[in-house]
Amino acid sequence: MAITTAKATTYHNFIDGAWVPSVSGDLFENRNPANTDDLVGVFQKSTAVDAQHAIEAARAAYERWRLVPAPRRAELLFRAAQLIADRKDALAHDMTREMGKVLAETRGDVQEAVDMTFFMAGEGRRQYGQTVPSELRDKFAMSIRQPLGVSAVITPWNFPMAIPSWKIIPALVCGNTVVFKPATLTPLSALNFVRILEEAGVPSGVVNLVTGGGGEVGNALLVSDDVRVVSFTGSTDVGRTVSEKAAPTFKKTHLEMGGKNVMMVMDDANLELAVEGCLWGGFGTTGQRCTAASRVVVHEKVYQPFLDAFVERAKALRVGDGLDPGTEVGPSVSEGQRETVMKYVAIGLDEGAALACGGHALTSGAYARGFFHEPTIFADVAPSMRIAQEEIFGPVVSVIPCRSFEEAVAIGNGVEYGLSASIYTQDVNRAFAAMRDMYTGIFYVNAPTIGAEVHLPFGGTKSTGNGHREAGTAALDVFSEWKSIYVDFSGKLQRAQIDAAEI
Ligand code: UN1
Repeated sequence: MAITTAKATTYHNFIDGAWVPSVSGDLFENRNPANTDDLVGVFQKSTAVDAQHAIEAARAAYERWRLVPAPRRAELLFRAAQLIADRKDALAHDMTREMGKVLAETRGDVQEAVDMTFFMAGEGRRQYGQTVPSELRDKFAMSIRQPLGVSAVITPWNFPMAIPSWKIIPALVCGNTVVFKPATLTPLSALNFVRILEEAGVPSGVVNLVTGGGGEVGNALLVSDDVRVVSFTGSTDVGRTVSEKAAPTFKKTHLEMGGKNVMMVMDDANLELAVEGCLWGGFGTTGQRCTAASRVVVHEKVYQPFLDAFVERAKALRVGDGLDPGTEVGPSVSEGQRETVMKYVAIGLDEGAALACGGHALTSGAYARGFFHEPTIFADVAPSMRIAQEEIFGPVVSVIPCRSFEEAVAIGNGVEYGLSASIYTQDVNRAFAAMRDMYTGIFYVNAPTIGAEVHLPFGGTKSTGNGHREAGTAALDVFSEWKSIYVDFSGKLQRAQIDAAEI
């Protein structure tokens, strides 16, 4: 497509405290997925050279930033949190325009960034280590958290400000510097976030923003020796590449990837509550959450009434432009994402699942210029079908019948992912058993699989994550490493690990 920059603002990279164009001279467009006539902005299509400049700036700034006392670093972050809160409406508006999810959700996204920033800034006065007794007299033993150095932050488009905040704020409070590569579909929210950090007084070089593709910019960050930690959220396929590319330089690698989350509706569930939960869990954010409830396993005794009510509610969902306050479900983020949805609808039909509602792209009238798709429910899905196994990242929910609690747990665990799961039941024993037995990083009782709060660890098992967690104080473990310190004040050589030490 020819680039028309006439009316749109051209945005720059942020490197070493200056807003600069890419050395490539190339640009890319950011268009509104609800209406592609609306050009949101034009951004730098950066190269490995731009990434290298950002790494160098971050490396130089690290030598100063790591020595700024953590409570002082935190002061800047508290200021940033307040600025984000003050501008919530405008930030949410920009986000809906570039990403499509409804305003209530983009406001929630911005609020998550506020919450995370306030929460993490508080860690400027904690970042607790340990003090322990020494084996020897006249000696102290303790451990402290140390920053790692330059952090690469590579983020997805579905939570354009929340997820960057989950990574950048803990990186900064721990004393690291950052090179930030946001998804090419949502560069404006990333830029808005960085502008606020700049305004809050974060010094030059401490946070750098480089927009552009993963092949160029992302790759340069991953192979650089100077980058010591990378935090990535995105698809499992890309996560595998990130992991492989980061391995030769022994970076710490935090990966947060796909999901195929399950809601288990038992025969004693409050069905009305379960239907509401599945609706919000399945179709919220147009199903484009890694925590989305894309599988619903329902006990056979309540299967039909549940399905009927769920389908009725899904059919009534108002699909449209997220900027319209009446809209409940926005568009897919891109044509490619909608094509994936359509591909999986075809796969589901092919596999013999029963299409209970939806199943079509919405392409006429007010929908003509966007990437809209009907909320879609497949019923009578077998657990082994691809629509019940693979992440779709769109408004498609698979409903799977089961005969018992045990079967529900087995089906729930029977996927390659392990992010979030939930059970609807009135039986406290089942709730606790499921809480223990679901092999996921997050678990809900009588609530949908979405809605994690910033002060608890977030992440998953198996192909969802690689053992680290972000959010909560768990994020400190990604962005710091331990140093053990021994202080001998005896004035003589006390020999450790010698048997029969003097008592
Ligand atoms: C994601 O889907 O990528 O728990 C993150 C939730 C949100 C974050 C989701 N707080 O659904």
